[in-house]
Amino acid sequence: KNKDTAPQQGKITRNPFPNSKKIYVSGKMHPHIKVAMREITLSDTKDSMTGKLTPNEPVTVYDTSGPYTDPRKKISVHDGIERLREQWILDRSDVEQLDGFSSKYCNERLNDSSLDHMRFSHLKKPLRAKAGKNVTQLHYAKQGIITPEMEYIAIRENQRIDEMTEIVKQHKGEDFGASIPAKITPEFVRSEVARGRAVIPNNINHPESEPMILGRNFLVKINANIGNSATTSSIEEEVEKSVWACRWGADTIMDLSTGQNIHETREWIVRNSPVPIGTVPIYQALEKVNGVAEDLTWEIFRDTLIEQAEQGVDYFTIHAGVLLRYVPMTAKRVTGIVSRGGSIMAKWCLAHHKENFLYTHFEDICEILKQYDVAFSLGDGLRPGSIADANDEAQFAELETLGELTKLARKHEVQCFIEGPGHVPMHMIKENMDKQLEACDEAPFYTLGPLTTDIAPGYDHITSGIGAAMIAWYGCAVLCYVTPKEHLGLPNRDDVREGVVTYKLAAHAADLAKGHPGAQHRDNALSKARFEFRWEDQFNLGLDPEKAREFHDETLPAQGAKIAHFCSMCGPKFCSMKISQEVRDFSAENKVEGTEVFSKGMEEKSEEFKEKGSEIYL
Ligand code: IRN
Ligand code: FE2
Repeated sequence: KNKDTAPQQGKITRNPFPNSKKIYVSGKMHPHIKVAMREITLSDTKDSMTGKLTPNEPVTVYDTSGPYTDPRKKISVHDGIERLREQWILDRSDVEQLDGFSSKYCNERLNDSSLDHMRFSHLKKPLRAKAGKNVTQLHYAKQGIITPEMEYIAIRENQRIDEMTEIVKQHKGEDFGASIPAKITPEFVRSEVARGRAVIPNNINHPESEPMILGRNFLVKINANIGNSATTSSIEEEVEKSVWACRWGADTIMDLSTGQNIHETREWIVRNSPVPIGTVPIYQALEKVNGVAEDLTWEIFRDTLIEQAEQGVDYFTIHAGVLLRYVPMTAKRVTGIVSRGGSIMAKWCLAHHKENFLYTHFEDICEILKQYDVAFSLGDGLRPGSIADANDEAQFAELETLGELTKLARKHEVQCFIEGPGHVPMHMIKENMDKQLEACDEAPFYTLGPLTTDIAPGYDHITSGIGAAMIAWYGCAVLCYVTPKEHLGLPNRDDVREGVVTYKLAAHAADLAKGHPGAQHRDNALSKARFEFRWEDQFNLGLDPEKAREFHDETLPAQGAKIAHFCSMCGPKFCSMKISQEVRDFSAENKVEGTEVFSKGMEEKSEEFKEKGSEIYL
């Protein structure tokens, strides 16, 4: 069994991917920035007739795994990872360091010595915008400023495509009105952010994060949700969950932890996360009122927002579109309100017979978020939870309100994206994308799947992966993953990996369909390796090299099989790729062209098979 990525108990997974090395590309406008990528080294192509070897260029891929896959980096989870963006933030001179934490709850916990063992070793004092300053990337973009974050993103999105000498056979793609340039420039990043069509989730208190962008003119991104264990045993164990998800390709992580030690768990995750972290603050606010939704108040919520903003959370799901008058629209639904945050707010609205305080205090929330550059992820509290409820009145009424709130967020120059469904059959998916673009003036869309059928519990990463690929093609910017355990239980390590890889392939399928310039080279390289029976290269270029190798070795474990010109699927005699190569060689030898090649070639091959039917090419 391959041990490349096998989980180690109580340890952070740090093994690099096979035949891969971490490379760092420097900025031009901001020479100090070093954009991390993964370079996969390939073996040579051997000419089937002459035996001549031709080298294959290494393939560079987008890398979300952070410093963990770079063996040269020393990491201690108790210190947190490198604070990559700290100096960039300070250099803008718009922030001040606070003397301590502003949140009442936070200070109470800090003074509780029984929690000392859970505390992070270096609790850094938080940063906040100086009075009257707005520190959002949107604000800078509107001033015409290209921040280091923006240049980092431009380099990262291109994946060195412009430096590749190999001519890439690339399909044009159909992008449904998006307009992805042939090369992503820092200025393009700035303009998309300024337009509100893209978001850079990057809290000034999360300098550990590697800049990335959400928007439909960029690579489609995926989010993985993680939660805390019922019994938190160690910092390593909690941190490993996010490290594990990023390793397989999660572009962002949402920490949906609940229970006693949310604050400390989140601290560990944020300090050790190279990707943006999102939360649903109403979950923690609810913990503070012992789970009684009616007892929630704006003051408790506000304190929670500040607590999390000072910790470094990069985006908040805020269910401000669940209006009192929309709640009755869900009464006749098959599955009612399935959003956790949505149901909490619906309950509060009904209990008090008052408008949602997230809605009435929306501009107060904007005032907080702009001081830290926390982005809004406007929650879809009324998303459909079944095929029967898809695209109904409640869902689209809420979407209109989210559009209204998008305008308010933009007025405050707070970055904003929009959450979407849920459960939607294939023929009703496009309407979701079209309506969202219209209602929310092209703010990025972030959907949960959608699941395209309800009949496959145990396989909902697939029912939703189908919907995710479709909506991403239509223009959805971020896909929230669904694991095989959806609707059934808490995902374990394997489920997280399965969910992340499934969403990564859905996102990539959409990048290809949209004609993103950085997408197809990896497919081409993998296909070439496959055709040439470079097995190791085929595994290593894949999203999950370890699984590919395991599957191959299940039937042909011998080392020699890694150079064999067949696999156990078709066996030695019926491999189409092998025959195809032989047909090419035959036509080269016999100088025949066109359809003749195939008839002649196949005839000869058929004779050859009959003669040496039992030959094995090991
Ligand atoms: C994404 C799109 N729509 C919902 N989501 C995610 O669902 C959201 O970002 C969060 O991670 C998760 C739970 O949200 P609810 O159930 O509180 O709405
Ligand atoms: Fe569901």
